[in-house]
Amino acid sequence: MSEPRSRQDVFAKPKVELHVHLDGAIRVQTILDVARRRGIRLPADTAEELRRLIVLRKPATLTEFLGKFAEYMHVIAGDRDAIKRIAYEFVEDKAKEGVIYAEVRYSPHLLANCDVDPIPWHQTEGNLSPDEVVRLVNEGLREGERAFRIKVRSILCCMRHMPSWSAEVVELCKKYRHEGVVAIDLAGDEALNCEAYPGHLRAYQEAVRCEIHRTVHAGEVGAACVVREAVEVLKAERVGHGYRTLEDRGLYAQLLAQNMHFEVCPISSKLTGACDADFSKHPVVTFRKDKANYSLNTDDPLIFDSSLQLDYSVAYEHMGFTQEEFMRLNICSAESCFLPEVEKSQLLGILYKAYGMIQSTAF
Ligand code: PRH
Ligand code: ZN
Repeated sequence: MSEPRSRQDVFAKPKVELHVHLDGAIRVQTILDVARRRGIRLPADTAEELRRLIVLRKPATLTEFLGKFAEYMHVIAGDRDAIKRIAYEFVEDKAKEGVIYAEVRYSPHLLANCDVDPIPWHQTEGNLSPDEVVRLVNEGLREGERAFRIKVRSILCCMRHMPSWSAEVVELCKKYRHEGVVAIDLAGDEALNCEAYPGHLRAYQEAVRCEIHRTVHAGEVGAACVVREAVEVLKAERVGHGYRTLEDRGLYAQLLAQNMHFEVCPISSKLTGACDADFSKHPVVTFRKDKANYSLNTDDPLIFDSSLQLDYSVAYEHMGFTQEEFMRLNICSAESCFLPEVEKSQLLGILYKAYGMIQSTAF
């Protein structure tokens, strides 16, 4: 986006963010610092130059957008300090945006350099496994939580094009469920296939069996059938994006009746070409009219040069969102988060208080 990150906050109250990728939320300066320390040459020397390479400024395609990760992931992946640092800095950045609870997602395999096949980003083999990546992220998040006094949990991503990784993803969710990992996700290029590979299905079945929470990127650029599959076959409890659900009126009615949560990412959906560049035509306008259960999220603020405030300001300026709707959607987000019930109630209590609502009469 062309507007500066520092723009005024149109909803200066505590917020909940449920859909943001750790590897899409790294500071440009951190990439430069780590590259320098590791002696990795980048085709950019300054933050401005690097931003020019990484940031998507005009609407593109999901595939082009996903290609942006290759500009910098080789710098961070395989480096213990870098991985812990991006997790810690993520918490600081979210606290500054007024987020009091975030669920941050990433693929442990995409940050590893051993016990992963193929080794991503053309790295040479090292000794950092997906398992250790999760421990490092957990540590960075925990230290960030203590320093910035907000709550952050994580979601581990399966990748659409790598079904062979999914069994390990669900095992990592199980292993670290008491250390901050709250759910499994399926991310990546939905355009690849309409039906999820058996590897993903088996992982989601195991997640159901072990009561690991589930979300799935679906209906972002993929058709409504991908959303149906996410909900009916993979048993997703939330849908990442879900815009194209609207193309199947029956499915949409069913999901509304089920109170399904849609993780909406306005700026992301414009720049990945998932939605019309005219924000006033965005599916979230319909979600709002229908009092659907949805959240507003950044998705990948590094690549969109955005912030949560910017997503809120888009909703405010181009879609006529009101303070009441911002409050309602944050309550919906808290209700749909993957915290255990006691912690969820505490989170809701904080929001009700901050919004001046009386708990028993709210929604
Ligand atoms: N849609 C699909 N996949 C996405 C999105 C978008 O919402 N944003 C990030 N990702 C993928 C990237 O490949 C990233 O490396 C991975 O999810 C794990 O965070
Ligand atoms: Zn996403």
